[in-house]
Amino acid sequence: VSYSQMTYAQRGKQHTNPVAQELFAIMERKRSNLSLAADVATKAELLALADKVGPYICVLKTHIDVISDFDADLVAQLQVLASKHDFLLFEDRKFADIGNTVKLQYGGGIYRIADWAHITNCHVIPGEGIIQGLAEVGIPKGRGLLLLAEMSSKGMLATGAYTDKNIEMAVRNDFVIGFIGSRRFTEERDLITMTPGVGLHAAGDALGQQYRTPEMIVTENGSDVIIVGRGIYGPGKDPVTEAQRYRDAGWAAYEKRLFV
Ligand code: 5IU
Repeated sequence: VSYSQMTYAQRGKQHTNPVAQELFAIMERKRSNLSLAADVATKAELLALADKVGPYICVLKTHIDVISDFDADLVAQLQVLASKHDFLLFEDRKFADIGNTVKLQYGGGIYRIADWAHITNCHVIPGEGIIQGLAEVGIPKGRGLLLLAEMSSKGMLATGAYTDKNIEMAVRNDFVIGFIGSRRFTEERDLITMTPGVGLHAAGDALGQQYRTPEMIVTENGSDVIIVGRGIYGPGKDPVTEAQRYRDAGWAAYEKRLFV
């Protein structure tokens, strides 16, 4: 039986990676496969949004380097919110350098991403050493990595043989828990797909973003987590109302996939 036909609860029980186990358990408890992409510019905005939308999401996705007044207290407060509302933290860092450099970027610097982000991601453009470098820092801390097998933007270059290489590397590296991409990529082991570029209404933005619906992504393509940003907090939107709407749409799309 395909992983796409199994419940998140079943998949969590048989998974070997601690972050994947926890993610599936949260998804089942909260009946949510929604991740909020919180691209806001200040600490206060990020914390307020995470506190409001927290009850409806399984993962909070951050770009920590866009926060103009970042400090260590922001991370402490995000961790408090993550336990209060039961979600994981995913720093969408998109590492892309050689193994030795990404070790420094992941574990150190101002952001110390490995100390708080349960999940981060990388491009495999430098070769497999990037995964090994990140794993040296992340495995001892019980973290998980997603590979950027595809992107959502118009004209993106992660296709064909490049996407296939991502899949091969993911299968043979235990630190990798899945992909950013638009579909289920392999049945060789239970690798989770998270998909950005999800919207119920808009077709895209002026800078190349393209949106597809939860039904296309989860029911038809077999992806596991929908990542939604401006559809939830964009101009004129009420984040709580929209988060509930996307959580319900994502969960309905998942149930439809299970009970076909
Ligand atoms: N994001 C994408 N597409 C990708 C990858 C990441 O949109 O292929 I990899 C990020 C960018 C932003 C969020 O943080 O996901 C999508 O936000 P909107 O839903 O506001 O477009």
